[in-house]
Amino acid sequence: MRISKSASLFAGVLIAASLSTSPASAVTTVDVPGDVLRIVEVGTDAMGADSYANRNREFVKFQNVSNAPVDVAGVLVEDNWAHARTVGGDAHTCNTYKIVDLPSNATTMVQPNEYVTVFNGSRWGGNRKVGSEYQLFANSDTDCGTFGQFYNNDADTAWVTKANGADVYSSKSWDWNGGYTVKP
Ligand SMILES: [Ca+2]
Ligand SMILES: [Ca+2]
Repeated sequence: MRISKSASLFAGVLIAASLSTSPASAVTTVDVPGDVLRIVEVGTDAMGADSYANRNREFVKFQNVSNAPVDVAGVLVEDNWAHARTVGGDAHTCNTYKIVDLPSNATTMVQPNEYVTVFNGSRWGGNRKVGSEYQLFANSDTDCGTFGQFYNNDADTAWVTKANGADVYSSKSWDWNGGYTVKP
């Protein structure tokens, strides 16, 4: 499911309607970032038994598919549980990661076509940039989900949003069991 896409289409319908029949004030509702940061892959299930040691098999990878740099400061990467809490004004420290900086980058700007991958585990040496991909490590707490793994294997949604949770860049849902990653 592509929330941002459908919301953008809805906004377009509203704009079109207002141009033909309504005052401009009718266009007030949808303020989504649009198709800018797009999820391209989600790691949902570590191969074999899920453990604290293989948390990095859970990840969310997204790409700047726009033609301009995007500031990702404050961008949230969450599962469906954490996303609902954030939107409801009751954010939790589990199952959520907020981007605060980027490795090998003096700013928080992601250039067109570059990727950001948020892994749930940790890495000796911390965050790094490999080629056109920023690799960030959330170091999910063992108390979150199952040993720090929190994307449901069978059915869940990964979200990439602005800091308020409500402005959605991209989401990816799945409702199956039998693979280790999902792609749109
Ligand atoms: Ca999982
Ligand atoms: Ca597993």
